[in-house]
Amino acid sequence: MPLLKRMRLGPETSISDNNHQAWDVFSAVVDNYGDIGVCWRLSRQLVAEYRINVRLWVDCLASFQKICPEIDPLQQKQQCHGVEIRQWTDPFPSVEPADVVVEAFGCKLPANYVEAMASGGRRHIWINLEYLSAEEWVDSYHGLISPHPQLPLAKHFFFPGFSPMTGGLLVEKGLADRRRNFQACLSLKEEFWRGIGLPVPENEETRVSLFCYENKAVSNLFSGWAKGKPPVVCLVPEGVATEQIERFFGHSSPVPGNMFKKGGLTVCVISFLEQDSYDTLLWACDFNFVRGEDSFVRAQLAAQPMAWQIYPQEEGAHWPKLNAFLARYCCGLSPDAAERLVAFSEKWNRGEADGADWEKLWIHRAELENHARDWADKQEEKEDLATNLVNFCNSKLK
Ligand code: TRH
Repeated sequence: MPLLKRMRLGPETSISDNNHQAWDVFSAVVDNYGDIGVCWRLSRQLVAEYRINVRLWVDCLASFQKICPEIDPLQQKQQCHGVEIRQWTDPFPSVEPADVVVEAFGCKLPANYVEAMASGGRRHIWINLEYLSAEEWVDSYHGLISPHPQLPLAKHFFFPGFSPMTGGLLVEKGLADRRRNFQACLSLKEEFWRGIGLPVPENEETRVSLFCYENKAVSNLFSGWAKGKPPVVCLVPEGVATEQIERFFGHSSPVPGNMFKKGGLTVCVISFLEQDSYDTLLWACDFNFVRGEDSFVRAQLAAQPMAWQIYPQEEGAHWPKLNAFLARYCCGLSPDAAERLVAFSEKWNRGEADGADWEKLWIHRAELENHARDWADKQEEKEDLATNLVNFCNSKLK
């Protein structure tokens, strides 16, 4: 962590303060979809709720297109949902830096852009948007400032998180109402399933979505679900758990639309969905396996039971993060349900969970469902990340 100074967050400001404010959001795709997933969600929210002029710089438009099919990977500059999307090229073009500059997940701003920030004679707020963690140390690092070693600039560290001392979670206005409305309405659910080419769930079936990293436990779960009751329908986005599907069903190169059946288990391979439709999928399933950062948050806001596969880090740095989340999430669950969820989560992340672990967890289905609803309600009551970020930047720009 670079040199940081403690600072106080600023007072609230009204929406009109942000009219015509310009923000640059920088996102490097790295290896997956989480970084662009978060930046895209944040950018859309800044435009829709704060009328901010957002330029989103992305280094890999092809990956972006996976979660937003409207993106044309060949266009250097395009508009989408009110956001100006720019290809982040090297060398980086000479542009006027925005009022607020968001460097997401340590993606390292282009050197000429940083120099332009320092030499333009006007104030820029430079935000380093960090990864989400439920760990307690985040409270004291959120909002700290790190001066640039040579230039008259400083970065502000902005941490998403679960406590009120952090930047919060990305939760758009009206999300909870849309989700509740959907979950209470049979015809909306039927329309959704038909829209993605899947049958409407049968009464006794458990419908599960599976978005994970390489995980040996998938085969064990498939075996357990195939032998067990009630029937499980498992929806797997293309490219996920491919080897296990191939081995378990003896079918090479599964593609969207394929449906495989063994005993009580049906696996449906589905296309990658546009980000909002993926949210709806999480709302519609009985249980969601999610990963990384953004699907993990969206599964919580879907108010359904879930299991998280955390992004594995070197030297096991991810284990305290997983435990910190489970400690927060399990508060309020009965000791037995909490124990089962922790055991299942740990084994799932070690690639060791199996059908028996699933059964022991799913015995608590009703309690897990109530708890997931309470948890989502609590997250939605808090101030959301975009609002906290806008207020923070406005207090600095004054
Ligand atoms: O893709 P991820 O594994 O991303 C990860 C994490 O962010 C991790 O912290 C980071 O270090 C690493 O990337 C580089 O998982 P995540 O975070 O859930 O992001 C997936 C995004 O894809 C999310 O925005 C949801 C979206 N998505 C869709 O839009 N449609 C889909 O069908 C699916 C399965 C996902």
